[in-house]
Amino acid sequence: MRNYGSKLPNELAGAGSAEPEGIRKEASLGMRERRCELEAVSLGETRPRLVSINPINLSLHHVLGRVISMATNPLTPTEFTQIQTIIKQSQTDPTHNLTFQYVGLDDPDKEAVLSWHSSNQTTQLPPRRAFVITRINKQTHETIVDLSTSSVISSRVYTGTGYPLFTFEEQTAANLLPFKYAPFLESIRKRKLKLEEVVCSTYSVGWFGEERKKEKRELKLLCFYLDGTVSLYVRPIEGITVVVDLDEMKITKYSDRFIVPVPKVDGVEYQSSKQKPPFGPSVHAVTVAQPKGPGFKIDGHTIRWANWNFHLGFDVRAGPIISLASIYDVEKDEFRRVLYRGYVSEMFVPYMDPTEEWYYRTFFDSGEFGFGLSAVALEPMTDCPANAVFMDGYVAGQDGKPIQYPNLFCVFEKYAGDIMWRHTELAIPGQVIREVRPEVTLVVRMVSTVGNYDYIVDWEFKQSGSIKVGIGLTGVLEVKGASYTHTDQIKEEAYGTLLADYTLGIYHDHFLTYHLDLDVDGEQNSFVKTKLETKKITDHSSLRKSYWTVVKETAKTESDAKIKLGLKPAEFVVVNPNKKTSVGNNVGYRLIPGSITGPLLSDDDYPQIRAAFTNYNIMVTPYNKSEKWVGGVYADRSRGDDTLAAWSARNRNIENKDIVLWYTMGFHHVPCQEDFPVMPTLSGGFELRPTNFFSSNPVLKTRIPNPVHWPNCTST
Ligand SMILES: [Cu+2]
Repeated sequence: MRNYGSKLPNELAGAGSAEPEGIRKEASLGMRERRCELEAVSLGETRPRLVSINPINLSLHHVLGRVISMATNPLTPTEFTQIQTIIKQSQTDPTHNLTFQYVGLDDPDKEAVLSWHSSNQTTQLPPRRAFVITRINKQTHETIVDLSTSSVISSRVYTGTGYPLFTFEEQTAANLLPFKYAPFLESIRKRKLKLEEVVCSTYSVGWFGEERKKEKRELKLLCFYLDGTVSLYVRPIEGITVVVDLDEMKITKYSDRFIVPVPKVDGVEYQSSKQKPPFGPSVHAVTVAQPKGPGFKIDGHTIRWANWNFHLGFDVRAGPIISLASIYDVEKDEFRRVLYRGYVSEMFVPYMDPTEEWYYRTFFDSGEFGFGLSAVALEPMTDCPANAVFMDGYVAGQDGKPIQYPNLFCVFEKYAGDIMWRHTELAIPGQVIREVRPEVTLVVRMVSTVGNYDYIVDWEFKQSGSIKVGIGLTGVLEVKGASYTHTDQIKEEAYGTLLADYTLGIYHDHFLTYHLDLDVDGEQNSFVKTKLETKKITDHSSLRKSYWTVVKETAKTESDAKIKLGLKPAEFVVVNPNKKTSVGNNVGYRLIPGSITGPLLSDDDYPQIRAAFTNYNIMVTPYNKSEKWVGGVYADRSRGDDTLAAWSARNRNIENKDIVLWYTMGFHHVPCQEDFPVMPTLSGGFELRPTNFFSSNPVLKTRIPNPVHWPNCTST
């Protein structure tokens, strides 16, 4: 392969150029060249309109002409409006300002959902209710609303610790306050910055041992300097701290401690239209073509594809919620239950700079900012491939009115040239047997942009029975302005990597905790640790001195299932102890972890007390409807008293019970120069894989899809 050196050869720098000789030779090895007249579409302003297969935009509620009402469906726009009316009518003093902080489905009882589902939806639908958190007169109110009777089922003032999610509206209002605040205007003047080029952003303040009576619902603001770029997060105006009391909506504390240069504007641009040569190499246009259209069906929120059947919900806090996933077993001629519900329960992102302006940055992206609330519209052809179908979603605004999220999800069949299974048999004289099955999977995707970071959330269903859950980290780093222009100048702890002049990328973590309520062939499951242990051979019965074998251990209580990965080799299987295969193995699904990252903060550090749910990579609890958010229902300013760590301290019995698996995946992020000014996607994930669930390879009889006949193609 040609070594490109530091500069790209001209022929690689332009779109649609001929391949260099060396590349063509390699690419041509052992394959027939196919020349097609399929027109490559240039990616420009009108990109989504020019494709041969038009992206399909489907409203969540009117897909394929059918409307299926399901117990776990997210709230509809009509229901949001209904809830708004009910809550307003129930307000005792209408003069008080009322804000909707969280409006979501109040989970119907699992038993009722399952019986409704198993009766083929002929029995009565479980009651449809909403759980609503409002703020009225500086108090947090919890209300459960019944939608069928338009009534309030319960209502109470929450007096515990912590506060609900921030709304977009209150964050926007807070961001505007500094522009009318004289000390801030003076700080900007002192720095010789143009006020019209300053923008501010909101940051949760965490909890650092403050007394309850002194605590307020607050946000901190950080401001940035555009002045010639849209890449604001890499141009912080350091030294200033602004504290906003959200109930009063005013600045209550302000400090301006020092001045360092705003990181330079050169090299921070990421918009394609603003880039100047030299450009990177271009690749030939590529797409996925499905001449017969998507091979899946969406009925309401139920998605059916290949051997899978599942429900796709949406919550303002969690984002996508996969529920009632079952897989068709060809041998048994039935759908078998796998996953009752799966979603991101919390994302914890602590930064490692303990100085005055940075120490508090220990974010709970789901519980404070809303992973679903922060979802952004997916762009056809770039966020999702040509064959993707798009779905909209809805959230309640601060006033309770529904807000549409267009292109919230995309669903598509993914063919990335991978192999599902294969074998070439060369051992039979005179014969070559080759069997290959290409891997086609189904992906559900959402992107959440929480301030500077973009998280790509994928749920991928494989015909082999696996559910692969992916997370991609991209977007803009949260950087700190500093006086350094070279690492040689850094003589003290800088808490990060120098990425460019005056620009430090601060060390931090991303921890995601997934709620995985596996119901493997039913609710009654157990968690089995299949430990791999070395055995010594000392009796000279073999020329070998050792081997490894498996020792299975069923977790009886929650403490038996608290696992820090990476210490000992093991497999982690959720089995149904009441169901065996014909050869006697318990049917199961195992977790194949993708990350063995654990927290590095000390246990007594306040952020870690709040995020003690990250202390173990795996935990198992008995199903409990109220145990939904691992960081607590009220994550903002939480104190760790309502976390997974606290719930599991009860050490409940988990053997042969309806259990929930919690998996915490993490990334320690030491920023590097390649992450600047926008970060190439860093991917992680895990897999839930059938383990003695099927009697044999479930995709043995899967047929190869018919070849796609490309128009005007010739083979040579
Ligand atoms: Cu990061």
